[in-house]
Amino acid sequence: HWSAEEKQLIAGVWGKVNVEECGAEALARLLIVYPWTQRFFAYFGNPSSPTAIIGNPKVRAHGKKVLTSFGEAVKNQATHAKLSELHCEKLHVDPENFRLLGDILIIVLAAHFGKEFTPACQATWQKLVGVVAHALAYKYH
Ligand code: ZNH
Repeated sequence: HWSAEEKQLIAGVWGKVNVEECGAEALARLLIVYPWTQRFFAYFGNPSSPTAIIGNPKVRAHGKKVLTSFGEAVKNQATHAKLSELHCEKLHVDPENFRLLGDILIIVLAAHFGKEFTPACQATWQKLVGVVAHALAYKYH
């Protein structure tokens, strides 16, 4: 369901993404912009200032883990099923949060790539984060 052009737009951006930087930034932004998401991560410590969230090594480490897994999930559907089970049955994460994180990731990419992140590129990435969010929500139905 991906055209050659879409594949190119995804690979072109993904190949240049610094997973550690962008993963950390995306998760930190999620926690700051949608503060209720902090309740899933008690081990990050008490809700604190945006600067403290951005600098928190636990936030950075988990952000990297999530974005790395996002990259793998793009290629491997089986990862989705396992992850969906984990988030639904063990973590009880409302799937709406997958959409929020997807939108945040788009914003992070736009900030990092600037003009290079063209409208066509954004459209393809929006489709991609939607597919991943949908797959992660699979076990909820
Ligand atoms: Zn998640 C975990 C992925 C989203 C919450 N995650 C996790 C992990 C992974 C992931 C890989 C690890 C696992 C193991 O270790 O086994 N996620 C992911 C992805 C996504 C996500 C790919 C999208 C894209 N999450 C999410 C959200 C949320 C979450 C949105 C909320 C808000 N996760 C979570 C939690 C956890 C996880 C809570 C657990 C943590 C710890 O460490 O404990």
